Amino acid sequence: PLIIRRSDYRPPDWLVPEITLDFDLDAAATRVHATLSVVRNGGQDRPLRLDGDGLLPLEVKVDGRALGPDEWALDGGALVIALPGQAHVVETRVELAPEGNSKLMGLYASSGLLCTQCEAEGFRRITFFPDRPDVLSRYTVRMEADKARYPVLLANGDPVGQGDLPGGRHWARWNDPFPKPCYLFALVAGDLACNADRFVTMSGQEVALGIWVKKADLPRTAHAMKALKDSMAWDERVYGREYDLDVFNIVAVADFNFGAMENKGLNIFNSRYILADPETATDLDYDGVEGVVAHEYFHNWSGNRITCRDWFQLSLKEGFTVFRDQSFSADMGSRAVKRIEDVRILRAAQFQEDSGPLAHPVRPESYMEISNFYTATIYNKGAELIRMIALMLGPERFRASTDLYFERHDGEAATCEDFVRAMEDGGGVDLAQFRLWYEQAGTPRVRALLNHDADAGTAELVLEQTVPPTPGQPDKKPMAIPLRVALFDPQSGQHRGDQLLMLTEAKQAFTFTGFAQPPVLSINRGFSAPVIVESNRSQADLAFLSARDDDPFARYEAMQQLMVNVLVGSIGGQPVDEAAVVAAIRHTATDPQLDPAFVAEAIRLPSEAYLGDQMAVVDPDAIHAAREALQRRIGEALEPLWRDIHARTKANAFSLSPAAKGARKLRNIALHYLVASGAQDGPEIAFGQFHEADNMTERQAALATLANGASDAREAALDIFYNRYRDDALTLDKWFQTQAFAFHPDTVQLVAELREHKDFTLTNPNRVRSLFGAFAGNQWAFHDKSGKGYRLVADCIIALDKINPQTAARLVPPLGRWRRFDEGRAAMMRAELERILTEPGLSRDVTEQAGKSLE
Ligand code: BAL
Ligand code: ZN
Repeated sequence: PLIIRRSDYRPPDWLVPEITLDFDLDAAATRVHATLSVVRNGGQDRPLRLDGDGLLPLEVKVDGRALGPDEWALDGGALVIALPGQAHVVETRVELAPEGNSKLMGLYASSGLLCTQCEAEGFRRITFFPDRPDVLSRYTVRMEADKARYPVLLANGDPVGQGDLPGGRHWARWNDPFPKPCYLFALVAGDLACNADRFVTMSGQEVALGIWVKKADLPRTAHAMKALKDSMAWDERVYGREYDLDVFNIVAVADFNFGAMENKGLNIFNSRYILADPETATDLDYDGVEGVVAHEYFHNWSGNRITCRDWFQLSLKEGFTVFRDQSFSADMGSRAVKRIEDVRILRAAQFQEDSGPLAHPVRPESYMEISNFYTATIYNKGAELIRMIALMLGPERFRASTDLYFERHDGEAATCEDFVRAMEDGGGVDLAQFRLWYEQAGTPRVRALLNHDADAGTAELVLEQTVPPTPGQPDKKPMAIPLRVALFDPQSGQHRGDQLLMLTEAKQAFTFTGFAQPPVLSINRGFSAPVIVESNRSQADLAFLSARDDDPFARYEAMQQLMVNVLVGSIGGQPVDEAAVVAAIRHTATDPQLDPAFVAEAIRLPSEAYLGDQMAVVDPDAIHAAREALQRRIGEALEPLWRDIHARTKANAFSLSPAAKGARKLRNIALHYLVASGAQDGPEIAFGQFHEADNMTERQAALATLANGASDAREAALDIFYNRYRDDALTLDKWFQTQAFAFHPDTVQLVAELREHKDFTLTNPNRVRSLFGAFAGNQWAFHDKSGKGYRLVADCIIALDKINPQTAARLVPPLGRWRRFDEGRAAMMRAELERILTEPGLSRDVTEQAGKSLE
């Protein structure tokens, strides 16, 4: 298969300044008439090549003249026409069958709607066009359709006309004045209701806001609308970015490959990131809605006004936009908890990716299928890069630099290099070495050794960095790593200030004076760099920091490290001091100064997957056993505390206030420890919470706690949940997910049964992710030593590949981690990857992921 390389980039041969699209919409047969004004770019004589995927031209015209069949050719799906002049008008007509489009790329049908998804290369499934992000065009779109079935017709930009037609049909025209790449094209047709609102921008422009959903879902759109208005105001205040069209529409659809899509003026969302009410959405879901609405809105500047030159630059828009949405959510809620959550996601998804066969730089060098590169590295590590730049520049210089970036590149298709240069020019810094973060894959490891010289009264911090080899990159150069550190005096519990150290060499020493006593090192405060820190801090040091560190992330991290040391030690058969963990948890959980949401994060044990990451060879059974045992010990030792917390956090009326959210979070973890203690009434209390909760956060947490066990209450709760939500797809997803994620000895068998459940379908990505995505993330169950878990996921990949290759390929990485496991498991995982690769007609998406996983 063809490998696309960054080094092969060449500017487009033809530009398309204007395009007019005429859609005659119908689920079975949609006709598309495209009129492109094309202009030769540069002094070359190459033919016009318009990408196409599965399209057959019904007609091709140039400058009004229909071409004969020998005047054009199809080459790998693309339409190739030799054109004599510098500028022409090219017309094509094609016919599509949206209802048969199960890939959910291009124009497709979803629950009676017609909608589009074009990023990255879906537009070529709609019409012939140079489908690359550096071809920017002005779009005029006319749609016509049956009015009863499709009363609402939406496209990018502003509406400029509409009317009725004979035969119960109608039409609408939309005009987008901003030139855009075709991946930002969108249309939606359907029977939709609108939550309409307005926003007045900082220069006084009124924007009509619309969130379009199925009528029954209208009451579930309030949180998304609030998030949209908050995002618009925040982007004005924090980045000086104002919205630029008269309308901003969002549509929620049930079948969607991504979380959402930032099409200009017409965002299309996976309904799970729009719909929320207390009955069906957890606090995490509410936060997800807020974060994704913000993310897509922020793309209007970081992505749409300034787009990417080519797909190797994807992190230019995604990393920056994730950083922007993370900052927004931090401002809307608890900054400390948001940082902890973001780091947890980074470690779970990106660190694993970075240490496996699919590791790639934030700016990749090559790909086979670009859909495989919408990764945690591009998104989350990309965001960490921007965060480090912001830290090094400080808030004022960072803002000056982003202003410069937006001003300098507005209307352009830019590169990561353009961004870094704007940061250098606006911030007055040299980021030459920092650029390695874009080039080198792999998570850097920093060894931090603190030595104390009592005679000299000095402390010396020796930092050593290594960047591990990754596919295609055996040797690495030292990176520029910004580390925030503080040295605590253990007597006073104080430090003398937070310092930013720049580690730029393979090994570097920093000396601090005036320490008669050995200080305690707090390092990578706020997780200032996306690295793994190994230090010579004792359990006593960690216990001290877990109680005293004034940086919330570092305090959380100390607690986690304390727990990791005990768990990894006990797995390795070493004597460990569990009492230190219990004491630290007691101290944190009873500290009245602390935010309950922070407490809930800090006292939670590290995940089984994270513990696996700390081991040379992952032993899922030993990890599970050790973690369960420690959980029980914590449950037992502090049982009265858990009962007390659980009782006093019971709420009376649902609210989304930080206090109410924090109380729910703490209540759920208290319930979890109480049940883990083995207390006889544990399942009863969990069932009580399940039954009485006035919100999904508590109901689902109680269900999850019960699902881990074998009580009668387990079956009862699962049945009640199913019967209550069987007709609500998003909530039924939780029923599948909770079971797939459960620490239950029969999870593998249960997942095999759920696959056959009448409500399971491979055609809906959310449903697939809720069963198989969750299961593949359940380390203990997925890595069941029978190998049945591997087989289940591989069977799903093979079956799904024929329907939706993009979603199928996303299930491959868990199998690709075979090198991290014992020989028996590794052989079975490899065998499944090999079996997948022998499937006839396997997609490029899965071929790339499975093939690389075996290299
Ligand atoms: N651009 C794809 C979806 C997103 O990242 O917003
Ligand atoms: Zn994005």
